[in-house]
Amino acid sequence: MSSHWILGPGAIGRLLAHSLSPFTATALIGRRALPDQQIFTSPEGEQQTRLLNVLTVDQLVAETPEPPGFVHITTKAMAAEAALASIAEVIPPTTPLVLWQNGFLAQPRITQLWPGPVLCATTTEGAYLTDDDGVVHAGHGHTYVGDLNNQHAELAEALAQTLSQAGLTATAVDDIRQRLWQKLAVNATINPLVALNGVRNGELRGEAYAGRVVTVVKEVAAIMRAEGIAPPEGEQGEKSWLALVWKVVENTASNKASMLQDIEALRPTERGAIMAPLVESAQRHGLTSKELQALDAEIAELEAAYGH
Ligand code: KPL
Repeated sequence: MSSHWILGPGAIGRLLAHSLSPFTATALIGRRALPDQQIFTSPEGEQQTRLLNVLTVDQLVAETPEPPGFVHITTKAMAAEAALASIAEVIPPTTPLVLWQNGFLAQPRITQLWPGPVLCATTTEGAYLTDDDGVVHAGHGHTYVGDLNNQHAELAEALAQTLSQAGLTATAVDDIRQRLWQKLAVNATINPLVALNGVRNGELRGEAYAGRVVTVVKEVAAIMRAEGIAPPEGEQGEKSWLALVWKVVENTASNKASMLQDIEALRPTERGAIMAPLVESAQRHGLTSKELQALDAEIAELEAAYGH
């Protein structure tokens, strides 16, 4: 089986490393050193300590390793291109990449710049880090993989099979762009609102926020229509998008959304990958994105106040 490099030892990166390493050669690569004894907690609460092949980028580059079968990029959206650049000199330009980012920024850019196949993955697997040496697989989900130009169906199928065998149920699809935009629609509605107000997702149902959710969904629904993206269930249109957003709010009511976690940890958010593609699309299609732009500007202001 081909080897897998995982670039970005965040929650999804470490979940992948733990899941794939019993089946295939795996390297977990980050900018800073992490313990190679890593603790994995399963959704059922079982803990296992595994010895993972954990490397820094500098170690990897110095080692002139065998070319990998796949390189998974599991960094935040804004860091994906730099992460790829950091290892590009030690992998053949034909190496298949798998992009796991939120939003729609890294995917089109890297698809355009990388000569080899570029698969995109979108997942509902739930995972979070406990420390430098631990990841909790909080809940089983589903992963969809495909490429933006539908040129690598066989590769996507092979990857989906490997992931499924490793316990991360996956399906190869020919509509990954649709799926990434559907997720973008939900993320752009929930993430900035909870991040700005410091609330868990479920609180958006309250009177204080529900009106603003509806206003954002109006803009998002018009953009989705212009982009030719239908919601996963139901018809094109505001009602279906709103129903989808409320369903995700319900299912993730106790979640602290990723953008809120970033704001609390004084990290850069993924607003550039989540809000910017929508605002840019609205401009291209002559649609309003007043509310989206206002939310984006408010998040930008919070980030600017970090003081670093
Ligand atoms: O994907 C999410 C995130 O936190 O980024 C949502 C859907 C908002 C759930 O928390």
